Amino acid sequence: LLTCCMIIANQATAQTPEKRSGNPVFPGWYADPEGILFGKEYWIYPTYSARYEEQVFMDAFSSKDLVTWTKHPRVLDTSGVKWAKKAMWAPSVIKKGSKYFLFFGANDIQKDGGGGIGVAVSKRPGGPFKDYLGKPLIDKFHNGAQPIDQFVFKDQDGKYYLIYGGWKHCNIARLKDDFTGFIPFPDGNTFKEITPQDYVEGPFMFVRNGKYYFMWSEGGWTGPNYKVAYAMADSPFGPFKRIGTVLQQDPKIATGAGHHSVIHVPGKDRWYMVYHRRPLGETKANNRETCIDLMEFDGNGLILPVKITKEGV
Ligand code: FUB
Repeated sequence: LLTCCMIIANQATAQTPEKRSGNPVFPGWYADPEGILFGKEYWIYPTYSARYEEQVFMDAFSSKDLVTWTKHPRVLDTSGVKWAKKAMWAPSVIKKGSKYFLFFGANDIQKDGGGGIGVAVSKRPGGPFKDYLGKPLIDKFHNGAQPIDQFVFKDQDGKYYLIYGGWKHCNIARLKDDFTGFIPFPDGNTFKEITPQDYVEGPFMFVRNGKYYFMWSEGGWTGPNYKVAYAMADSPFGPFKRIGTVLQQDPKIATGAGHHSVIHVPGKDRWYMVYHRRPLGETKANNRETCIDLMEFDGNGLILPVKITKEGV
């Protein structure tokens, strides 16, 4: 009887999601949120969603319980990055050794030039982050990929990759151990294109049960039909065949749901999608807010459609 009760209790624990703050997770216009756990603390690094000229800093948010979030203002600021003037986008942060590295896009090189993807470093997850290289890590298009929407991925063998790209192309490149540049692949190329069907931007990758899940955003980010789709493969290089949509607008709740990340709660098969969306009735492109909802899998490891909620429970 005791064993039976313990099994039921364990199942209940596995199935009951953590309490959360409700959506949006914190006030203000924040897009492209990257959620990550550092120790026992949840962190979200979003784009400050304003006009390009006003996107001269990045705030971060931390929480010990997914319920109460603390704002860390201006963890990165153009004043500390001499080549970055505006349009600071889509932070991706990773801890390596005792330091935190924040990869970011700046300047929208399509329009302004002189920008691309940069790296900043700090001793703390809440910054301040300072420019690491004194210049962009990637400053031009490769394989048609605009150097934005970077995601830094640590593979199971300890290698680090940068997966990035806007303008409907996505590249993967192996980072040097000190993040000062890239190590070319055995075929001599540095940037390997892994673009799946319908890819637009916002790549993200994670591993579950040995399978590589590659996810991205589709549609135009300014409109209501922005969404997230995914593919699965046995390696970070694919091939990635589009499986289906996992996140999209719910006309009763919000529109333009996309540019996401995924948080895995350690020790459990619990996964959360962290994403941005636009409140109902809101049409201004930059009026995007950060939300979290549960992401679940079926018995074959396929991702079930995420139900977007107001309550976040
Ligand atoms: O927030 C700026 C841009 O909008 C991002 O880089 C894109 O992914 C889109 O969300």
